[in-house]
Amino acid sequence: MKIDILTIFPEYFKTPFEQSLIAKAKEKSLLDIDIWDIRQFSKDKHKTVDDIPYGGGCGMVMKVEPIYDCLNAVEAKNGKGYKIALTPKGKRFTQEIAEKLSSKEHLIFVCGRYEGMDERVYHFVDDEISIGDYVLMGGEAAAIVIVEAVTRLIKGVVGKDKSVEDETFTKGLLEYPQYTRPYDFLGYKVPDVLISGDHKKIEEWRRLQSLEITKKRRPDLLKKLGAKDA
Ligand code: JAH
Repeated sequence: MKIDILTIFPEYFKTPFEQSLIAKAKEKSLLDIDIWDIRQFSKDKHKTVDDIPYGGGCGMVMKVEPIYDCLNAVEAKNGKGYKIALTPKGKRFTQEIAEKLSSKEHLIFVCGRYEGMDERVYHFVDDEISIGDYVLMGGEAAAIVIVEAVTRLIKGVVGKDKSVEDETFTKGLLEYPQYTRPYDFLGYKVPDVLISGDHKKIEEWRRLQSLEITKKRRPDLLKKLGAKDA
């Protein structure tokens, strides 16, 4: 997968993408990430990327031209991609959206800062996504979240195919409790069923645990699951 990220803070992405699986995916050529500095596409001598809002008000707005010119340079170099702007007004990011995006060949993320981007930027992207109902200082952290959620779904990025399939949210439920050694930690013991060797009983126990924690913490997920079955 090819990923391009447009930002006025290119340094923000240096260390996150040098970590663990993303770095390994790059080494294995499963993933190629380019970071683009929007400021380099500003045409005035001060390399301005923001300006005051029409109609007045406090704060600054990101200009449309440097973003438009940067997008053109990205697609001239790397070809057409699926262009996503990160904004609190976008559609809510979910595992389902991560799965859809993981089937794309080329993703392009546009990260805004300041009070937001000139509305006309949205004419030049394919999608607007929000990772949750809170305001960040810019779209960069949201882009990293999405890159991480999407790239781990690419075949070969995460070691065992199983561990991607068998988990929280893919089945629409929260995950059952997991344990590893020691058997007894400060008196907190591993549930006996897990050392029984009875795989059918273990599977039943896990299913029940998943249902119970979901009912307790995320009843909204159970409602969604019910709606899908109907
Ligand atoms: C904040 C530009 N849903 C996460 C999210 C994404 C983007 C932004 N905030 C939150 C943001 C300021 C300027 C984008």
